[in-house]
Amino acid sequence: MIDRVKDIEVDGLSEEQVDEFHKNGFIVVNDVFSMEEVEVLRRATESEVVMDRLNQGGHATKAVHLLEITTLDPIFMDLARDPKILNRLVSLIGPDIQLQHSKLATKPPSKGKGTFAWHQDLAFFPHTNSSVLAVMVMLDDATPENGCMQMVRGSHKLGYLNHSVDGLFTAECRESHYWEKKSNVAQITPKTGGISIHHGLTLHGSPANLSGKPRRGVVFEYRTDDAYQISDTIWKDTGLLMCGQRREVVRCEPGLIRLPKQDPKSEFYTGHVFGSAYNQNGELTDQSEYYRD
Ligand SMILES: O=C(O)CCC(=O)C(=O)O
Repeated sequence: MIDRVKDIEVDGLSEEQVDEFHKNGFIVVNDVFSMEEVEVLRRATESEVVMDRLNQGGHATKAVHLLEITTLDPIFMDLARDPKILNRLVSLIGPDIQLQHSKLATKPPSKGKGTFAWHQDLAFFPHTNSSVLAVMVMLDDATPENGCMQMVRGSHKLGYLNHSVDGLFTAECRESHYWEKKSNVAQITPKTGGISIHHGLTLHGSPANLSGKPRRGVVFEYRTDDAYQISDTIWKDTGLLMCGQRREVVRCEPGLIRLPKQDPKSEFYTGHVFGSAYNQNGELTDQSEYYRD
């Protein structure tokens, strides 16, 4: 059992914050990390290994999500396990928490670039239950000008929304009426060192960066130990226990989940039509005509 959460005295969320999260599907908490802590993290994002990977991704002109960031520098693993994050999550999803994925999310300094389409995180990697949360730790202030995330209030209660066209997953939600109603949409603007926490079914996206300066955030997706991934990729850090215990049980919420079926012709195709987690199919079945027609 890993009881990091009790190691250091750090408060969880207040009752009001928990209520706000359950009502809206997101919450912003400022002043979680000090400027000194942020400076250390910023330096880590500028290391040779990280910069090489960002350059490969073309971060100067487009949004790059550098996955498995915890494996590139231990400081990011320490951040994922930081009680200042975990204690707050325990208030929302209980004590047994795994990491689902980690990434550095950068927006380019080129004006007008870096749009991130509206989506629900869980549409990419469905789980047997929706106790899945994302935390973004801001290394720069998030503002409407630099393309902060926008979220549809209460959308975590809508279930899984459609992200497919002609049966193929498109990596963006197709139900624009939800965000076209502007009064439903909140701008998520944590300051540097602050965090946002959003539910895995909260509908969100982010517009282009108009500030001419980079916008950096470290994102961790967490899940309860009993949420079992049904589809998409298993990353190197997927399933690491962050705090609490492995209970060896799976909890299922009722309902149907559409599997995000990848187009084998897409540049993002990873070799399995339904991703490596779902991969109930052997290699030959994945290559069969059924999935190729
Ligand atoms: O970087 C952003 O602004 C968007 C990030 C996001 O939507 C995500 O990680 O799911």
